Amino acid sequence: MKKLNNENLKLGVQKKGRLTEETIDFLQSAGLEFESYGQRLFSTCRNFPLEIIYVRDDDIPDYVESGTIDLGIVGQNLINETKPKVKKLLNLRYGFCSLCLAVSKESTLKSAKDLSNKTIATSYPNSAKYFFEKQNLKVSIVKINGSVEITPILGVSSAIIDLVSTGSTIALNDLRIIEKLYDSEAVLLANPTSTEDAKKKKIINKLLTRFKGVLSAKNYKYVLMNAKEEILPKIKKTIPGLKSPTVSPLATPGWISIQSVIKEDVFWETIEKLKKLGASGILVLPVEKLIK
Ligand code: PRT
Ligand code: ZN
Repeated sequence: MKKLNNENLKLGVQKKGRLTEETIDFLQSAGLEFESYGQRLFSTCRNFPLEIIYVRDDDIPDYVESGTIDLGIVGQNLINETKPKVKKLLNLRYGFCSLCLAVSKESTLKSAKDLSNKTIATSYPNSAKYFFEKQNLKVSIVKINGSVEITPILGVSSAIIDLVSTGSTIALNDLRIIEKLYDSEAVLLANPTSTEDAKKKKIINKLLTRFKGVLSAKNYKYVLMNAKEEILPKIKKTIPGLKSPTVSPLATPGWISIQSVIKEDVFWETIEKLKKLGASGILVLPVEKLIK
């Protein structure tokens, strides 16, 4: 049997579930090379001193806290719920969902306040308890491990608290969201002792540089365009790029080609402004990695 290399850093990821595919994609886009198929328990990276360990997501915070593994990737919701003694290093911008309070569609209940002395079913009892306590509301919380959405129909609960991403489960079960407890996404966790250890710290920082490179790239688009030289000052003002754009002359006299990056959140408005200024042949490309 293949053995773990204990000299390497250990990263725990979900073995089989909603976060698995995107986590593997994320690690691979950070340039980590490893085999991820099949029923393997762990993978050794070929080009980085890292072992990837596949486990149930619920076990990851405990393993990271105890130092069994150095790093882990889980949903922020698990951290909010179990409050392990771990260090959060990074939000990973996938696995988005929200923990929501929902009631049946026909119900007259409108907000958390209407739930006084009622029963709430959830797989997140601590998050639920904290939410109601903060508002001085007395409710009865029942912990359910799966299919929480069925409990109002069964008459077990007046409301549920569950994770929602697309909202289709809520709609399918004739439920209606009345409040949001918090938003969640996948996060990178570390054992606090591992981040203090000189040797491990160095590798963790290398990994962080790679991860941040992938994350920043997601926020930018690379653009190439042609324009008359005289409008260059206006274009420079319009593109809030990283630094000044790269400019090269075109064969047609008085015309130039401009290359730059544009932030995703202002992408469309910037493109529209550029078109108005007279830029043409605008070519947009994804950025694979961006190291600042
Ligand atoms: O077997 P293991 O214990 O590892 O997995 P699991 O079954 O406990 O977890 P899994 O795979 O369901 O979820 C892993 C993580 O994905 C969660 O901890 C969240 O951080 C994240 N995530 C993102 C979600 C959702 N979106 C989500 N929609 N986790 C669960 N759901 C469920 C939700 O509970 C509800 O049943 O999906 C349903 C609602 O989805 P929509 O799209 O219909 O709204
Ligand atoms: Zn789980």
